[in-house]
Amino acid sequence: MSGFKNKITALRKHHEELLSRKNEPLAWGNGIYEKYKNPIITAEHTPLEWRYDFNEQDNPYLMQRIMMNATLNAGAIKWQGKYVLVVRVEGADRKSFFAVAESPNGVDNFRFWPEPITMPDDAVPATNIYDMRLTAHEDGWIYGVFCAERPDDTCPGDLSAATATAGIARTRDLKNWERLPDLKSKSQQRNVVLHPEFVNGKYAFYTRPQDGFIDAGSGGGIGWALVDDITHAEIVDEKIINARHYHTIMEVKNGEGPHPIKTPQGWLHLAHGVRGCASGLRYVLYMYMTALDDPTRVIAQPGGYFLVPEGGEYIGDVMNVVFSNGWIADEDGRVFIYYASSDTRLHVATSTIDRLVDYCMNTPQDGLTTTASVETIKRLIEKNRSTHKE
Ligand code: M1P
Repeated sequence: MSGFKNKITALRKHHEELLSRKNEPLAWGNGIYEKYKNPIITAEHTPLEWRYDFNEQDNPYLMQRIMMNATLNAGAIKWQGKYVLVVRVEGADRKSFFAVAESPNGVDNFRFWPEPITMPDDAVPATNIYDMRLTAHEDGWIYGVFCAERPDDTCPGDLSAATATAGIARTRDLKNWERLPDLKSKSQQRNVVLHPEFVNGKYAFYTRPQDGFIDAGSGGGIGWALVDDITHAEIVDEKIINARHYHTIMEVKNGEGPHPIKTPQGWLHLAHGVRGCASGLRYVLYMYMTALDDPTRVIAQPGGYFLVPEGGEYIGDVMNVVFSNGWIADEDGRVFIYYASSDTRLHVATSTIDRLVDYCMNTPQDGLTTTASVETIKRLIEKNRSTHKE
């Protein structure tokens, strides 16, 4: 065999070892969920055919012709018995695109489908698209709602000025996508999520109104809007259902994660909260629950964060970030929470509906002051004193 062929064989073996690596839960978590030893999808998991030209004449050094930078913020769905992610893949050129990866068990052996998704453009093409939320809606379609980023024409000469809009597409097979017009809204929008059921006969969106591309500003928090026609979706009335607060994990921004999971006790929500600190913005995940008969009425709001970057998760392109826009609730009650760390790679954490509901219902709320937090801790100490003997 030629040296070139040997190199390809070694490369494929190395890649296969990565793809088939088993994952294990880490011991000694917080009892709410288990994190896992390995990230589930990294840039190195992308197919070799996307990166290498395997023609010896054209690529005698077997170089990567197209490099991949990151795999992050994935929408998730259980589909045809597989755990399927629509991954945000970011190339070395900083352009994000969507690609499907599937696993037989939800925690390892994720493999990309051979080609990235070809997402049709809206009437005004976007520069970049990312962070798809998948919703298998009761109307029978699978929807993907994502951020469409375009240059901000109101700031000529400013090459980093951009606008964020919610792009909407739908599919029946995750391969062929029908692009619908972008969501019309007075403000910029990112982190828009389609609720899986009709509400009062209308499509319902979780929104995140924002003053600028980065700045949530007067946006207030996670919003809610009903839409008559998803093929011409427009926000007419929008109300804030999960507001930001001073000196909390979401004082700067928040945003809905994946669509909420329906449980007998209420809708379980996963979201991200952002605060500022000397090293920049810190993104963490938090949870809340809303009423079954009114998905806008908060019935439980555990204080503080649910999941944060730890260890190597702190390090990456955008440090101190965890972000989630995908989770899967299995038929047996297990929940697979897919999150990205530092905008670089994807991980899974596993829990169950029962544990997550227990977490939401029984974690004390944020009392919003030090005094209130200390009183909450003292109440727990006193309860342990009076009810627990080792
Ligand atoms: O860099 C962290 C995250 O920043 C944005 O989230 P938000 O709109 O809440 O600020 C998104 O661009 C997201 O993709 C990214 O992970």
